[in-house]
Amino acid sequence: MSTTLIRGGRVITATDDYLADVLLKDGIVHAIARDMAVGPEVKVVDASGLYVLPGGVDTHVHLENVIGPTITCDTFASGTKAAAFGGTTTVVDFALQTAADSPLEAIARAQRSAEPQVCIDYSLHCIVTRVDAQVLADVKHAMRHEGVTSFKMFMAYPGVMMADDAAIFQMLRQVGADGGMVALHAENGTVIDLLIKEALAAGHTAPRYHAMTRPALMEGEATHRGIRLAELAEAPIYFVHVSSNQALKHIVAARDEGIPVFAETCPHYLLFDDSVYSSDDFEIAKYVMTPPLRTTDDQNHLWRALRYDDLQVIATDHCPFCMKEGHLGYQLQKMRGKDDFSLIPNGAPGIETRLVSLYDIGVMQGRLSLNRFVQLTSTTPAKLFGLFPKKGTIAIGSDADVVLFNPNATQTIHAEHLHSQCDYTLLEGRTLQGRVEKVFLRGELIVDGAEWKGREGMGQFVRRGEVRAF
Ligand code: DUC
Ligand code: ZN
Ligand code: ZN
Ligand code: ZN
Repeated sequence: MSTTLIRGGRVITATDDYLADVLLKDGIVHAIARDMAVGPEVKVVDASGLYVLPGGVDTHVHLENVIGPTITCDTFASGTKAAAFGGTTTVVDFALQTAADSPLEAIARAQRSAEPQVCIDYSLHCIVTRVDAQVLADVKHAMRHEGVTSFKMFMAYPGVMMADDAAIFQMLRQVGADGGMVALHAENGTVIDLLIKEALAAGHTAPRYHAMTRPALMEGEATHRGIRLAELAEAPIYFVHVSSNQALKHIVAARDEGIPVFAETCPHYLLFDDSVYSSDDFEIAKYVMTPPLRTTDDQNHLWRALRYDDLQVIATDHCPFCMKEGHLGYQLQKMRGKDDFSLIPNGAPGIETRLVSLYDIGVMQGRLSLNRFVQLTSTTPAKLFGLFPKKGTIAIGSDADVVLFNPNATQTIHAEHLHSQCDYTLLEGRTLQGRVEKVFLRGELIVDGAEWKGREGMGQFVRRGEVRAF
């Protein structure tokens, strides 16, 4: 295993900011010091003028996820490679419990697909769609013996993924007592389904009706309900993809009451707003994600919550589906909903652009400090999902997952230059400040400018511990 000295960079963690040399040896951060002397066997990388960041931790991605009749268009290989180019060295994907199998089977199945393909380290949240005694036993086993300590449940998509309140409560109670985390997709699924049926009956079939039928008020309602279930269960809870102030206000109130509520938002809610839903054009299917984009007022509330720790994580919810029919052999993805918005698979790409887009609109525009940027994109997701201190920081003994980030370079984003298999990016043509120059995974250089140095299968499954919610 090679030994590398990163010389003279500015080390930024969630709490620190200093100039130092960082020695990567045996896969971990071995030493941090000023003007370190090393022998000729050590490869020295000049990082002067660059930020030395802990590798990004993206705890919400969908790679090769079967969603209804289709599958997200990034494989574990293409998605993790794209993540690496964007400065992310650990992802947490999903293992979906289907009607036919159990959580343990779902986890084993996802691992079998991922293992030969992953280019960075990874873990899995298990999506639990149905709860009975056997499922609860499996969940206990997954936590104790498989290193899977978080479980996602849906309050939306009745008949497909939705779990009822009692099932969510049972999971919260058990998982919370065992030191894990339940992550919730909070939307009132049955009301939204009614609104969708009514819209279609009125002939409203264009993609923008996706947004009209998923009101922020129903995100808020479900968020409030989820909080009360967690309070009764005396368990921590995590809300994925918070998009609106309707949801945030319940989160803020609960945190003020001392209830252990945690939440993420996603770059797209900060970068774009609901003004995109202004025509009946099918191109708008690109912005069909759930929850949909909200108002600029919601954005302002999200930024404030990010600053004051009412939101703790920015994850991508990278859930890519191609726009073009037949792209890469993916027959009919977004196009499934050409004549019926409710058939458009929900999701958008973003795995490669998370750090740079947030650096540009967050740090450069004075909304986030550098330390907070690292905390939101690496340290806190690692802590909340049992990956810290192996992941999420630069400290002696932590994995040598390191990003050299150039704060002064700019880049213009084009889908064809990204590494996702998705045929579009929401950031097409946008020029952003900041660029990932080099990425190390456990001490190995995997990204060197535009060059790929990593290998499929080199990523490792990370067995996660208890959440550190407090
Ligand atoms: N929720 C997600 O987290 N991702 C994709 C679609 C959805 O509803
Ligand atoms: Zn969701
Ligand atoms: Zn407001
Ligand atoms: Zn998602």
